[in-house]
Amino acid sequence: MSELPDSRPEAAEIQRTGILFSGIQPSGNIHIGNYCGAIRNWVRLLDDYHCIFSIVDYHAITAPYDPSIMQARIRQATLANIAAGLDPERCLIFVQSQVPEHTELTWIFNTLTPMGLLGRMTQFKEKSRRSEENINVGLYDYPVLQAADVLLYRAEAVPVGEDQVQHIEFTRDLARKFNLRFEPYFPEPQALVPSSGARILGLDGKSKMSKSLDNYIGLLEEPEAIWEKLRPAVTDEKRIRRSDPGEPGDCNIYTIHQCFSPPEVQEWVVDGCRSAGIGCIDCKRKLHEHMMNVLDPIRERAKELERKPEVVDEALARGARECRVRAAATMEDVRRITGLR
Ligand code: AQP
Repeated sequence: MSELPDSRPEAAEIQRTGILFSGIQPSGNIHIGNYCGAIRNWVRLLDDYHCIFSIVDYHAITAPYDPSIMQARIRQATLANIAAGLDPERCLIFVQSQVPEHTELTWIFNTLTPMGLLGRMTQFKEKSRRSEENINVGLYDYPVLQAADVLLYRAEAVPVGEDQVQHIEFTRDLARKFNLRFEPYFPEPQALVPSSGARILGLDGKSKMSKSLDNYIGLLEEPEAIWEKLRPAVTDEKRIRRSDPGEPGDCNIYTIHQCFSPPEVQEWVVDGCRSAGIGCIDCKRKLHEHMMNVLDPIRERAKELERKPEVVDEALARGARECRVRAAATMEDVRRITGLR
C-alpha cells in the first residue's frame, strides 16, 4: 500500500504510465467520505495514469435495493463524479454490468479462492452483522468480484479509502496465485490511499460514513442542509463543556478539516481545541466555510450537468465501448491460459 501526498507534481513533469482502476457503488448519495477517501485522489491522478472508473452496480445489488430507482442512482453517481472533477475526456467511466466479462473472470477467480478467507474479510463481517436477513453469496464473494474488476483491465494502481485496502491486498494475492498456478499474466496492483481523509467517520462519530447509513453529508447537498447536519455532529466526546480542552486527533471534525481546510486553519483548530480557546461550534463554522469553498463549485457543475444529460450519456457510452474491448482481450488471454479455449 502506498500513501499519496496531498500535493501532486506539475502537469509538465507527468508521464502517463500504467492503468489505474477504481469503482464506486450506486448504493445511495455520494458523500464527503467517498470524496475525501477516493474521488479527490482520482481527480489528482487523472494525468498520471490511464484511468478507468466504474459505477459498480453488480456490487450495489449485494445489499437490499429498489430496482425502480437503480438507473437514477447510476446516473446520479456518474454525474456527481464528473462534477467533482472526473473529466470524461481524460478518463473512462462506465457501468460495471455493461461489461459482462467482470462476472466471467469472477467465476475463474472463485476457483482459486479459499472460502475461509472470504469469511474473515472485515467488510463481509460488518455488513453481514448489519443485515442479518440478507447475508447473500454476492456479499460473501464481493472481494472476488472486486479483484476481477481491477485485474480485467490489468490495472497497477487502485486508489481507495482505508476500508478497501484489505480487498486490494486480497486482489494482489489472487493475481500472484493465478500467475503461479497458470503463467505470469496479471500485475500485482497497489492500493493508493490518501495521507488524510482515508477514513471519515459518520456524523455519529462511531461507524464509517456510509451511503447506506443515515450518517453522511452528501457531496451535492445545499450549504444550509450541510450546516444543519454539521452543527450537532459528534466531536471529541471528552470535551463536555466549552472550557474543557479537546484532542483533535480524537475528533472526526478535525479529520474533515484536514481534507478541506488550509494548513493555517488546521493549526488554528489544533491550538484552539487543545487550549479550549475555541469551542466546537467555532471549529465547525470554520469547517463549513472551507468545505463550501470546495463543494460550491462541485454543486454548481452538477446543476449544469443536470441541464446537459448528454454529457453523462456520452461518457458512459464511450466508457462501456472502450472497456468492453479491453475486457474482451483479457478474457481471450485468460481462457487460453486456463485451458478453456
Ligand atoms: N467513510 C469513508 N471515508 C473514506 N473513504 C471512504 N470510502 C467510502 N466510505 C468512506 C471510499 O469511497 C470509495 C467508494 O466506496 P464504495 O461506494 O465502493 O463503497 P463503500 O466503501 O461501501 O461506501 P459506502 O458509502 O459505505 O457505501 P455503502 O453504504 O453502500 O456500503 C472507496 O474507495 C471507499 O474506500
